[in-house]
Amino acid sequence: MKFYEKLRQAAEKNHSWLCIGLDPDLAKIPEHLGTDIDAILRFNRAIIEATSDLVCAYKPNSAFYEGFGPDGWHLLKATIGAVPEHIPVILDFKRGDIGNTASMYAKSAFEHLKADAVTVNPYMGHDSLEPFLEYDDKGVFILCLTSNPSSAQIQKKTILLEEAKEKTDGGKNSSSLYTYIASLSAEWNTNKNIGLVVGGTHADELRQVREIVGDQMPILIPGVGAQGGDPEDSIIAGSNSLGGMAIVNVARGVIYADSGKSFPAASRKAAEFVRDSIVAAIKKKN
Ligand code: OMP
Repeated sequence: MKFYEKLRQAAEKNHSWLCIGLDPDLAKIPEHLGTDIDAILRFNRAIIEATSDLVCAYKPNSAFYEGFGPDGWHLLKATIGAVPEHIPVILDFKRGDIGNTASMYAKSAFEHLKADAVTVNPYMGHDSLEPFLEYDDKGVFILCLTSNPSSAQIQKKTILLEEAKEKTDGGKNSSSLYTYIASLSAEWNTNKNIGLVVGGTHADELRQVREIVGDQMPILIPGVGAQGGDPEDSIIAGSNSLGGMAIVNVARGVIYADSGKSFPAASRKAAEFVRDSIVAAIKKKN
């Protein structure tokens, strides 16, 4: 099944556009689970079991696994394997490199780790993304406007459009870098497997990006909760005309809801709260 369809079906089944970020930190997980790397797998499994009927996707960020060395890689694979088959896994690794190197990253993510989608960095241009895009049943989320405070330093800069005047920003000959990336991504989307990443800390820009890419393309929205973005504003700005295809990611705000033995129930409650506020915002928008 193609990624867009898998995502749409999971969202429909669970009435949810919430994605839980599986970014485990040994220093923050409940003590009773232990202090070794296996404690992380117990933690991830408990979070997944408690929330898998409330999400449209999970997003493990590879940094939180790579930090453990080779064992972390096994942990990442086991975590992806613990997600029920019908729920897409977006592997967040923000890769981007020359073609033959990118091919190996794509092989690692899609064939070895069995992720359904990845995050990638567009800085090196189309040929650095092609090896990912060629897996036409997999999703490829391109960084467009990130949630971090310094994102504007580069991504909001105005660029001159020499050859693409009429394509971007209503025929103007300059554009913000992030709107240019959104326009290019729409052009590159011949396999219908591209998504964009736009931080929930930029609601106005999120609305602008949705206008550029139209209804079909999913937008992954991190930066909600711990980083200050609001899930309701994000969904209103980022969803399509049917109120869908905007994936609100929350990691710390859900997975560390409690540090005691009842942490799975607490995470479930936190996930339910975000899921319900997203549903309410979609109703308000429509
Ligand atoms: P919390 O702030 O704990 O919800 O985690 C946010 C997650 O989303 C982390 O894994 C970040 O690396 C990731 N992220 C951002 O926070 N901002 C972005 O602009 C892009 C991402 C991402 O690609 O997911």
